[in-house]
Amino acid sequence: MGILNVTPDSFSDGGRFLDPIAATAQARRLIAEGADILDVGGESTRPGAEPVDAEEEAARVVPVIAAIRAFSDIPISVDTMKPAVARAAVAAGATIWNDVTALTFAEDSLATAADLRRPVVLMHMKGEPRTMQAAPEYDDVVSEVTDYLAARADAAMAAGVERSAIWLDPGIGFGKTARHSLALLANLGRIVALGFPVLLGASRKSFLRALGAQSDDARLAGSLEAARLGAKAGVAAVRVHDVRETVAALGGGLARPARPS
Ligand code: HH2
Repeated sequence: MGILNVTPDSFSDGGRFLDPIAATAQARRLIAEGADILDVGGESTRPGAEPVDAEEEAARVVPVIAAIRAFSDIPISVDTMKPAVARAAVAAGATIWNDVTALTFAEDSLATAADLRRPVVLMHMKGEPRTMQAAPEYDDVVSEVTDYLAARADAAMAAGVERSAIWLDPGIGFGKTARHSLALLANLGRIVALGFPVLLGASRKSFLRALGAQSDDARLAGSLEAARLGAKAGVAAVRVHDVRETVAALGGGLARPARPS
């Protein structure tokens, strides 16, 4: 899954693809490099990021999704916590709803996911983006994240989302210290064992810096190692900035049958 942030403030590529023409060119590049899914986001969720309203967020992502759809049938996920943005994105051609709040952000999140009838990624986050990295604490991060994801999958199914449409994501860096993120990376098999496709997003995240990866090269090496760990544990997709390098590191990508339609 190649990342396309149409935002002024994302932590690693903020501001570069705000213009739809630049965003579309980047989409073409990610596809050429081997991406199987594009994840288009219009609101940064980096620690400390300020929220944007639904209108502004939709105005960023909809033209880009429509432009990609005009030349490619690649699956497109929309990275949003807002049901209204998910709806607008799906109308423009998005095929997956990637929700970092696991359908908890709005009262109509669950009902909207059921109504859209598209795959939905349920991600674990402790707290909310503005404050989540203040001092996250867990007794047992792996059990808490796994139990939370199982509960959110149950809630989604109870609301009418098909079991086959549910993806899970441990939310690396979302209300987690480097130690928490590492514990999750080392125990991804526990989440995979829940029986849903798992998405892993570790690319260029700050826990890598906390581990000593200060330079861009070192952060890339750490990102690739995390993708390899994910592949070994059986995740279905990895959300990455560096598609070409990741495809190479995974020896051509992840196993085909695990990919979403
Ligand atoms: N990470 C980010 C954003 N969305 N979605 C899922 N499912 N999993 C993730 O790990 C994840 C995500 C944060 O990374 P990035 O898009 O690079 O930065 P920003 O949040 O600043 O847009």
